Amino acid sequence: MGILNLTPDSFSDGGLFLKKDNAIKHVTQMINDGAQIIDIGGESTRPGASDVSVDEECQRVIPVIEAVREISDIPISIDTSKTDVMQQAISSGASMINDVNALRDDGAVELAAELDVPVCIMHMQGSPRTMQHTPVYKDVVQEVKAFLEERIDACLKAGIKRSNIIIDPGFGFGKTLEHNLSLFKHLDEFEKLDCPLLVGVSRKSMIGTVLNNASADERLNGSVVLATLAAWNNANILRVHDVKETAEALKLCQAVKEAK
Ligand code: 8Y4
Repeated sequence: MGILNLTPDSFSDGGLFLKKDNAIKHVTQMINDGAQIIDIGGESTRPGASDVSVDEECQRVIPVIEAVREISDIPISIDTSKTDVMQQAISSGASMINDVNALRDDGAVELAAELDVPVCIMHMQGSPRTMQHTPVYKDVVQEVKAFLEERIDACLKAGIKRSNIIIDPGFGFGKTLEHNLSLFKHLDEFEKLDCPLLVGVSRKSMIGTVLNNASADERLNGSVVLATLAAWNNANILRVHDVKETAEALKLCQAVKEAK
């Protein structure tokens, strides 16, 4: 899953893809590099980020979803927590919902059931504004697992098909470095939930911190290493900025997995 960030304040690709033209060039590159899904988001989930209105978010993402649809039939995932944005994005050609808030907005589970599209439900402690204010867990793996189990239940009760549910432990969302590393080490625990697993660690601060405070543009090797480890531990979808490098790592990972 290649990331297309349409927020003006993203510190990783800071406003570079604001214009539709640049966005399409970036998407074309990611497709050529081996992306199988494009994740499009217009709502910043950076720690401390301010809220964006439905209209503002739609103005950022809808024209780009339509433009991608004109050049390719690659699955588009809409990265949003807002029910109204999900609705408009799917009508405009997106085919999957990626919600860091795990479909807890009013009407979101019902809408996802009605739309009958794959949904990624992610764990987050707190909200994007407050999540990095001293996150606390007794047992991070068990608590994240319990949260995802509860959200899977809520999805099933609303009529979402089990085969449409993807789970994600939510690296960096209300977690310290120690929490992130523990979750990563125990990725196999999430297999018990019997849903495909999505992992998003690309260029995140957990990599920067381990690598002596490397900046976002110094996190490529670290990102590919963690992507490889995640794939080796049976993650099904990797949300990444660096598609070409990650696709190469995955080819090698797969070749070794398939060896006798
Ligand atoms: C550098 C680059 C530093 C990026 C931080 C970041 C996930 C996600 C995000 C994730 C799923 C991000 C939308 C945060 N992370 N969706 N979204 N899983 N499903 N930060 O881990 O990339 S945005």
